[in-house]
Amino acid sequence: MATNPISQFPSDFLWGVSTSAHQIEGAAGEREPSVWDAFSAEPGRIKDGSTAATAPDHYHRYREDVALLSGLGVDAYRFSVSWPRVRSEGGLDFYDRLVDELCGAGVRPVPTLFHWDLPVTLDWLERDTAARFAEYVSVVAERLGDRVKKWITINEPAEHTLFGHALGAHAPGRQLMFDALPAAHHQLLAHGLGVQALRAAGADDIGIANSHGPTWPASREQGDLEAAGFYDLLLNRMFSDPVLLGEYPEGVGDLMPGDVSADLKVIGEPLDWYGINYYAPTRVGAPQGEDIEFGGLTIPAELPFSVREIEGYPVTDFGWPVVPEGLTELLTGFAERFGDRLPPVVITENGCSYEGVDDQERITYLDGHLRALHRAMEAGVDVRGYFVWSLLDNFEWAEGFARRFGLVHVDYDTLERTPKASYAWLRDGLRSRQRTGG
Ligand code: GBH
Repeated sequence: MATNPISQFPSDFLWGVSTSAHQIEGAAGEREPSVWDAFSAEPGRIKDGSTAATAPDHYHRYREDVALLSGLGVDAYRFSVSWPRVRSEGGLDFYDRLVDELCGAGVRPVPTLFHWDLPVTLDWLERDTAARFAEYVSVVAERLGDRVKKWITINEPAEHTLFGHALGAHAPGRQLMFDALPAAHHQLLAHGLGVQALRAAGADDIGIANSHGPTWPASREQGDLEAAGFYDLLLNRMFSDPVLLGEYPEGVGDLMPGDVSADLKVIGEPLDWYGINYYAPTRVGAPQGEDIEFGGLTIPAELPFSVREIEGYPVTDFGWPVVPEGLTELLTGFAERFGDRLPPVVITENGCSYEGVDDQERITYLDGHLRALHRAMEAGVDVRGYFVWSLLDNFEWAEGFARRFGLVHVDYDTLERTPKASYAWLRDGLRSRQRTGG
C-alpha cells in the first residue's frame, strides 16, 4: 500500500479517537438512569435485546483504555460526560480521575457534555432543559477546567431529534414527526447557553459535534430535487445555520416554539471551531407512498422524502456506503457556503462498522477518508483535527452490540480488549509523523 496518508498532514494537526459515555461506560447501577436506560428496558427497542448496563465497562477499566490510547499515540481523546452520572454521588470524581489519567499519559481530554444520555427525569421538549444543561456545564467546567482546554457542547442534535423524538427509533422513543422540532430548538439553545457557561469559566477552545453529509438527489427531476432539498434543510442546515449564522434557514424558524429571535443570538455565539461527524452521503428522492426500511430505520411513508440506496460503492456491515469523496464534497461545500463565518473545522467522528480483528476494510475506509480530507485541505478548507469513531467496540444504540466500530475489539463475555489491525495501522501512521522541535 502507498505511504500512510497521515504523514501528509501538518505537524500540528490534532489526531484523536472518540467514544461516548452511554456506549462504553457500563456501571449503570452507579448513577441515575438516563432516557437510554429506560428505552432499552422496553422490549423490542434494541435489536439484540441488550442494554448498556455493563457495555465495555470502561467505568471500571478506564486505566486500561487510557493505556490503549497512549499505545496508539493519539494526541487527544474525545469522550462524553454523562449528565446523569454527574448528578449522582461521586459521579464527577470519575471524570476527574479519567482526566488525570489522560493528562498523565500525555493525551489531551476533549469532553462532549451531552451525547444523548439525558437524565430520565428531563425532557428536550421542555425549554427549561436548556437552562438546566447550562447549570450542569458550569459544574463540570469548574471541576475539570484546570486540565481540560478543548470542549464540545453537544453531539448530533439532528440525530437525537430525528431518531429519538420524530421517528422513535432511539430514546426517548417518541414518534412526533414534525412536532419533534422543539426538541431540536431546545438542544440548540442548550448548546448556546453551554458556550456561555464555558466562556464564563474561562474556556477559549469550544466547539460542537454536528452530523453532516452531502444530500444526493435521486435524479434531476423536480420532485426528487425538492425532496432532497428538504432533507438537507432538516438534517444539515437546520443545525449548521443557527450555530454558524445565528439564523434558521427560511421557513424553519416558523416551525419552532414561539419567537426564537432572541434565542438565535445565544445559539449563534461564536465558536472557536466547528466539529463535523461524517459517515456517508444520503441519496434522497420524492416520497414513494410506503414505509421504507433503511439503514436499520423505518422511514414512514408520510414524510415528504424517501431515502434511496446509493449504488456503485462498497458498503459496511451496517449497509452504509463507503464514499470518501463525500467528505471532500461536504467540506468544500461548507467553506463555500459559510465563507469566513466558518471557523476552523475538526472532524469529530468518522468510522465504520465491520466484524473481525483483522479489519482490512476499516483500514481501507480510514485511508480513503484521510486522503479525501487532505484533498479538502488542499482546496483551502481549514481543518485542524480528525477523530476516529471509535476507540472500542461499543453499544451501538438501537443496534445493540451487533455493530462493531472499534479500533479495539471487545469480547463482551470476558471484556477483554484486543487491538485490531486498524489500531496498528493508525499507530504506525501516527509514528510516521514529522515531529517538530526535535
Ligand atoms: C454517530 O451517529 C453517533 O454520534 C455515535 O454515537 C454512533 O455510535 C456513531 O455515529 C455510529 O453510528 O445509511 O449510509 O445513509 C451517526 C449517525 C446516522 C450517521 C445514519 C449515518 C446514515 C448512513 N448516523 N447515517 S446511510
